[in-house]
Amino acid sequence: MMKKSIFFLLKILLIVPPFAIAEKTQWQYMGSQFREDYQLQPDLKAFYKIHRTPLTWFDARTRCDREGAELVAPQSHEEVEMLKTLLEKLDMHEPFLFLGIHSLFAKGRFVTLSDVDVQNLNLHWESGEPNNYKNNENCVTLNYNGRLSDTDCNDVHPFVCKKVARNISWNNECYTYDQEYKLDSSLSTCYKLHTQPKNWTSAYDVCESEGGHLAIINSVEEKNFLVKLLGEHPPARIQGNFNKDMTFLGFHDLFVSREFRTITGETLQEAGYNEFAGNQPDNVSPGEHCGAMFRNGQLDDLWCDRPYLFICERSNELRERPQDPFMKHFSKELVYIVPA
Ligand SMILES: [Ca+2]
Ligand SMILES: [Ca+2]
Ligand SMILES: [Ca+2]
Repeated sequence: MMKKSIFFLLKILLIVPPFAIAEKTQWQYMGSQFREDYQLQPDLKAFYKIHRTPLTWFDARTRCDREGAELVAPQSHEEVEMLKTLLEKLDMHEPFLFLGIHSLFAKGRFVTLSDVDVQNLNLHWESGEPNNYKNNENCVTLNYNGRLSDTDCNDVHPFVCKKVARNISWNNECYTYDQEYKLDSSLSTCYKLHTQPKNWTSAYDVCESEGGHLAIINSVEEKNFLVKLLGEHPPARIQGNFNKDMTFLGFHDLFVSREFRTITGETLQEAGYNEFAGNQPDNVSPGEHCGAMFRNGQLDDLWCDRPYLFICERSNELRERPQDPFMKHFSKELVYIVPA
């Protein structure tokens, strides 16, 4: 079986001209993967995810952005129809979806998040809309008819995030589109140092949005990898005016003061690494309740509400390789020249 398949692949390699291989490889390669929680719509050449929990327009935009995608602004009748089917699945009375369309820059001028005037898109307003009710409607929703209304940006609605397939390249080692995740093969875990600083709560949310979690150190080996990762990003090469010697991790004492736990509920001893720096934890006023490490890997308690570097962690062991049956036998490069 194996021999036969290899022969088949070699035959295709000889028949198909190289430029055709490149094109097909590229499209299928990109088209097959984005994130486990996104669905590919092949006709629209994009991945979508519906968020059922209603958020404000601002929070919805941020959530999509953190997932590496964009709050959807439909570009065609077909895309509106697809969004309508997602709306139906919500099983809500009179549901609305927030769209990536607003008039926050100039009142009454509705544009997408990439600043395309809505008048240039083939979209339809609900009758009587936009009406700028109470002079407070700067964001746009889609209703079950597939029509648009202007609405209060601080209302909360479900929403859909979109990722155009052609923008994606796959990180083979870490099973994510995100090229910044780096594999520690001995731990079978991937890590990403975020150099855009965030407070601890936002850092937690960013890591979860990326399909991971704030890094938890479970061994000296893991600590060493994180120290090495930080070493590749010296303070002088990171932009911004903040303390670049500290990095948030996934532990805290927010529940009981001085009782440090990981975000998965373990004590630091149970997690496997408990080496605080000298004089730490020192709980400096007005209180340091979030976990961090120095660049040498020693731990510290730190102010939760100030922005610092942070590291996200994604275990490869929890992730399945792509479900293509050829994948079990061949490298990805060969797999993707097989005609569908
Ligand atoms: Ca309105
Ligand atoms: Ca870990
Ligand atoms: Ca401290």
